[in-house]
Amino acid sequence: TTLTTTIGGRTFENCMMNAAGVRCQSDEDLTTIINSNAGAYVTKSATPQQRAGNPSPRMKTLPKGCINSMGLPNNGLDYYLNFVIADQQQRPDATNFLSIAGTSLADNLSMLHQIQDSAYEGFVELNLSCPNVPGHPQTGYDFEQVDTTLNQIFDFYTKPLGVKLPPYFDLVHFDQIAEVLNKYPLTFVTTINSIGNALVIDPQTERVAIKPKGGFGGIGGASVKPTALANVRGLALRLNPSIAIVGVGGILSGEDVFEHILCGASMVQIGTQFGYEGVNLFDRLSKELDDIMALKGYHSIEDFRGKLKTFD
Ligand code: RRO
Repeated sequence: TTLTTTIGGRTFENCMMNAAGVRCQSDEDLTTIINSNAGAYVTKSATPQQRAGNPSPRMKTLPKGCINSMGLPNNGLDYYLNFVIADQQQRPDATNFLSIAGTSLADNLSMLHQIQDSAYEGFVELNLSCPNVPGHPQTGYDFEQVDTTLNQIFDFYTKPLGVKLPPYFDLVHFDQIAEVLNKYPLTFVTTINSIGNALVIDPQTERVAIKPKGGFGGIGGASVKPTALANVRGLALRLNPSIAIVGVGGILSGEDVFEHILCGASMVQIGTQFGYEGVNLFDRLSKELDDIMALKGYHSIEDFRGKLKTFD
C-alpha cells in the first residue's frame, strides 16, 4: 500500500503532516519535521513582524485534548519565508505550507505581496481562524469579509493558496462559506482550527485554566474529532472538486486518519497529539493506517477517499 496523496498537482509521499502552531515555530522544529516521516510541514502562522504572543500560562493539556490562547507568537514573515525558500533550494521537488495570519486585511495583503514577489513556489495556508488575538474576530465567521479578502488577494496573487477555516456548526453556514470559497481559484482548504473561545476551569482552585482573555481559549484534540469530521464532510460535499480538503482535528490514531479521508480529506494535519508525541507520531500513524488499508484491501487513499456511506 501507499500513503501518497496529491493536492493541486503536487505529490506528497505521506498524507500526514503537522498542523500549524504546534512544534513548528523555530527552524529546529521545522528541520525535525523535514527529517521525519511526515509528508510535508506547515510553519507557525506568521505576522509581518515577530510577536511574543499572550502571557503565560497560555496552554493547558486536558484529559481529552488541550486549550490554548497562545496569541500568535511567531518569528515574523521574513524568518519563515527565508526558511521555506532555503528549503525549496535544497529540496526542489518537495512542497510545503507557509502559514500566514495577519491581524488585518492590510497585513494579509502586504504579506501576500511579499510572497508573490519572492522565489517561493510552495503552498500558502492563509489562516482566517485565529481565535486568540484580543480585539480581532475570526475572519472565517464573517462571510462577507472572507469574500472581500479573497477578492482582493486574487487580484494579484497567482501562487497556490489555501485557507484555514474555523469550525462551523450550522449546515446553512456550510452552504454560505462554500458559496464564497467556490468563487475563487483556491488550491485547498484546511479544516478545522481549534474550537474557539471555550472555557476550562478548575473546581478545586475555582480558577480558569489559562491566563489570557479571562481563561477563554481554543480547544483541540480528541474532543473535537466529530466537529472536524463534520466540517471535512460538509465542505467536501459543497466545494468545487478542484479545491482539495486538508483535514485537521482529533487525530490520535491511524483509524482517525482513515475517518478523515473517508469524509473527503486528501491530506491530514495533526496538532495536539503531535505536541504530545513529537515526530514519532508520523511513524506510528502511518503503520496504523497502513494496517487498516491492508485489512480492507485498499492500495491507495484514493480507493476510499470521500466514499463515506450514509443510510440514504
Ligand atoms: O496562536 C494562537 O493562539 C492560535 C492560532 Br494563530 C490559531 O490559529 N489557532 C489556535 O488555536 N491558536
